[in-house]
Amino acid sequence: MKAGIIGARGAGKSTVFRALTGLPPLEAHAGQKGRARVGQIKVPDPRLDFLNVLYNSEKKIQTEINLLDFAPNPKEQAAKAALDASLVPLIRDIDALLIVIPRFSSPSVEVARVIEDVDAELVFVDLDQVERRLQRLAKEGRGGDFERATLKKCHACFDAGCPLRTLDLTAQEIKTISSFGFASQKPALAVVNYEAQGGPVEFSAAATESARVHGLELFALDALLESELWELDPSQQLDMLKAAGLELPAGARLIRALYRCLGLITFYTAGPSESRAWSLAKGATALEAAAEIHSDIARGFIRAEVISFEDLERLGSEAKVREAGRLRLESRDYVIKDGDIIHVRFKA
Ligand SMILES: Nc1nc2c(ncn2[C@@H]2O[C@H](COP(=O)(O)OP(=O)(O)O)[C@@H](O)[C@H]2O)c(=O)[nH]1
Ligand SMILES: [Mg+2]
Repeated sequence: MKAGIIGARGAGKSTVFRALTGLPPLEAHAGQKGRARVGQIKVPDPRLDFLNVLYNSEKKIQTEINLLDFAPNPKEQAAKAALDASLVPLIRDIDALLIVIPRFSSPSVEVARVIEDVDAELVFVDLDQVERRLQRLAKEGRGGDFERATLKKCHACFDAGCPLRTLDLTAQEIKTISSFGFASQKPALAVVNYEAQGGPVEFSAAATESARVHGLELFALDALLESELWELDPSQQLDMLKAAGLELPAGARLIRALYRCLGLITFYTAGPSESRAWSLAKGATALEAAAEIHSDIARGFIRAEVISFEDLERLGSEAKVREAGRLRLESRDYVIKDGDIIHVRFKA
């Protein structure tokens, strides 16, 4: 999964990146290529740790989030825009956006206004793309009726000033427009970059309402504090976090929020060679989970042996789960649940 950080110059995007990955930002860039710095956040997962110990696995493979920070565009040096528009082509293929809102410089920064400004920019570039595509379809004349109808629906949404992430689309409509990579369609978190020293962050009713209307989740982060944590040893890190009233470091909290916002669950495969966590869309089937592991496994799918994590933890071993009759054989249409441990039987 790839998530990209966007927002105004000086909003603290690179500081957020550092808080989440421990990596310094790119200072300058030469052209669009190489503009992004990519950092990995490994998803900490106590359930995976448990499996790794229980199965005595040689390898433990966590899921990963690739986080992208973009170097500033020198041409936009003076720009006070809510968003650097030259970034938009670079975010077409990413899965989620982190919109950084600078609340550190002044607690009176209106979160609602920043959300509206950034979304206005995203809607603007998407609208331009929709209009150009509609013009081309009109020139071509016949055909493309469904695509045209879908784009008109998007157009109406933009006319009302709404980002696509708030529009109800059918699965077929989503598929039809998927290749455009519309920026305002991407699931997004509003990362409010605040100063924890000033006490816990409080959002105004306007901020909460604006986030809801725009289909965003608010995510509070003291980016500067958490970027400095990387320089401390682990016990000091915990002390600092506690002092700031935080239970988990930024990366772990972000992952939860992102999984929620993208509608993802985690399932597992476990054995002596490796224990591994996989992310999957909520509602996906055993066959789709198999495809995630390997296309050959999906092709030869026979049955999935499924154990729930709770059963394994409670009963203590796979053998005991079997004895208790809690190991299930499921068909390809079984809907995978969060925490399922699966073993797919397949024809090679
Ligand atoms: N006090 C404070 N300063 C911050 C915070 N986040 C960023 N800054 C400062 O704001 C400036 C711009 O941050 P940067 O991350 O480079 O912004 P970017 O242009 O969005 O990448 C830098 O001087 C940061 O040190 C924060 O949470 N608290
Ligand atoms: Mg930066």
